[in-house]
Amino acid sequence: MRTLGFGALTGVSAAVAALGVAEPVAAGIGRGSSPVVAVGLAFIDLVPRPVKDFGIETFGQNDKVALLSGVFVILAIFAVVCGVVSLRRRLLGAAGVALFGVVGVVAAVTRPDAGPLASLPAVVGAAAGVGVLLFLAPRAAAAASARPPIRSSKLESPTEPTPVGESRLRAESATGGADAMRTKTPDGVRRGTTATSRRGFLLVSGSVLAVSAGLGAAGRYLTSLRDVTAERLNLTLPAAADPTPPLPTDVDLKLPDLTPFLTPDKDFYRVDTALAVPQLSTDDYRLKIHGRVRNPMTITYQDLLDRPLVERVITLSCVSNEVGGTLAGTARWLGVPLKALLDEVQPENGADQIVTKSVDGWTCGTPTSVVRDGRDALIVVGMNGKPLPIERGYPVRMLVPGLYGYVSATKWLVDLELTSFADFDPYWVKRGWKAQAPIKTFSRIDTPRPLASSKAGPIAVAGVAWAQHRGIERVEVRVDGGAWNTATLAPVPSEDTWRQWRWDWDATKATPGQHTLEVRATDRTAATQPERRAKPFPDGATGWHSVVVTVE
Ligand SMILES: Nc1nc2c(c(=O)[nH]1)N[C@H]1C(S)=C(S)[C@@H](COP(=O)(O)O)O[C@H]1N2
Ligand SMILES: [Mo]
Repeated sequence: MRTLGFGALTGVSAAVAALGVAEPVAAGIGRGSSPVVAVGLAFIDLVPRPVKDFGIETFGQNDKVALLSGVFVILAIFAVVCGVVSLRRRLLGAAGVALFGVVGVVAAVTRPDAGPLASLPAVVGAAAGVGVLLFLAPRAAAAASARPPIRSSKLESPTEPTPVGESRLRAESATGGADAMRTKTPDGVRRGTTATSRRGFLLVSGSVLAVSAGLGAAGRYLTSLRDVTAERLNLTLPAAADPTPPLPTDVDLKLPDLTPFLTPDKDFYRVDTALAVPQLSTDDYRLKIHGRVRNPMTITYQDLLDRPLVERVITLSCVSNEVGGTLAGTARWLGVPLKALLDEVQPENGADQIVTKSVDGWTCGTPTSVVRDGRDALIVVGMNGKPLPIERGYPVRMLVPGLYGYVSATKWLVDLELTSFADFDPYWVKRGWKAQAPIKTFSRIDTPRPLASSKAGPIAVAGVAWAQHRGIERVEVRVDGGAWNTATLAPVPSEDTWRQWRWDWDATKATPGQHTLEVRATDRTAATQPERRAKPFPDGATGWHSVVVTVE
């Protein structure tokens, strides 16, 4: 049991030293080369889709916290094992720590945005970890094997830790001979009594832990200095040359529980593979537009702001949204029309896919024809009157009304390449999702809430529906599989946003008990949402949303 405790402390000290030392090195190199983050990111990329879906479903917006906690728990268990092993087989324990360093190196150098020095934090960290382990292991072994003092006299001075009399003899014979206190063992470490060797060990490992934690904190602090929060707050965007017309009155039907037309920033869903939000400064920002084009170009952030900006209200939604789900939001987006940029670079015929890349290496493929068909495809710099929030892609992202986010909405955008669908599969397409993914028509009941109960009488049924860029033509509601009733639609600024709807159910004569409400929408191409339920994979969920309510 004692062996376990000292071994565990040895291993954990080595691991904390490795991580702590790696952080300042990572801060110096930048680009989020922290091994913990790199391992977490590699994990996100490697886990099979069902596990990833489970993570997102179970932990929701906390999926990243859960992931990092998982990395730490695995690391801690591994560290304890290495430490315990090292008490008997020192080199084996050290090899374990080194192996962990190898995992960190592999994760760091295989990041798509890895710089030439990406492996350095993990290498330096692992070296520190191995050093600490080799230093602590013999001391831990000595502390673990030392005998507890057996007090033979109640009068013994508390400052005299050496056992006396008969018990001293026992202690000596147990540690291999006379005068063990002053004799070096083959380890080169003095084997003493419990009190001295334990105290010494705890002191050394405690110092290692404290220094490592300090280094780690300093490293994280240095990393945070790269943070672009202040830069963003000091930025003022030019006014739109082509602003959004004022929203129609009554876009918001203003019913309790009904999703507001414009999504408050804090309620906007967030989906991305970034563990640490990329900190991309406007100072050195470049957007490279290249590939199969006649006139490749590279533009700065200021170049973008110098162009005529348009502002549009657009609803963005995620392919992972389930029937009844809330992975969608509506905002005012300010940006440069992408079509104008493409007209300048002149894509070649056959360059049917635009591959965009974010600074952290995530890739996205968008049909060239969709971007050029006249819709408001934007290179976005602002959201709701302010510079893009950092987690929404500051300073520049893309947005194409009518396409799911994974095929259109690249955040932290730095590279735009004209290629073909035949030649390149982007991030999610490599993982089985469809290369082409127009948004499917969707409708949702927001009120009444599932399993709500109401008094018999008039009950307002309301929600949102969307079919971006096709537009919502009709929403219908039915009760208990009866006849469909046409809902009233709120006005919308364009076909690129969701639309609120309302239907007043006269439940005055409804039988007390449970009733099922169902909704379906029809888009402006006259296509009605199919009833058949399908999961989001591989190109978006289908099926009618239903809610069960009780009439009292
Ligand atoms: N760089 C980057 N951009 C990205 C993603 C990502 O993982 N990385 N995810 C996409 C997906 S799947 C969606 S649905 C939208 C979500 O945008 P939001 O987080 O601003 O709501 O961003 C898209 N842009
Ligand atoms: Mo998404």
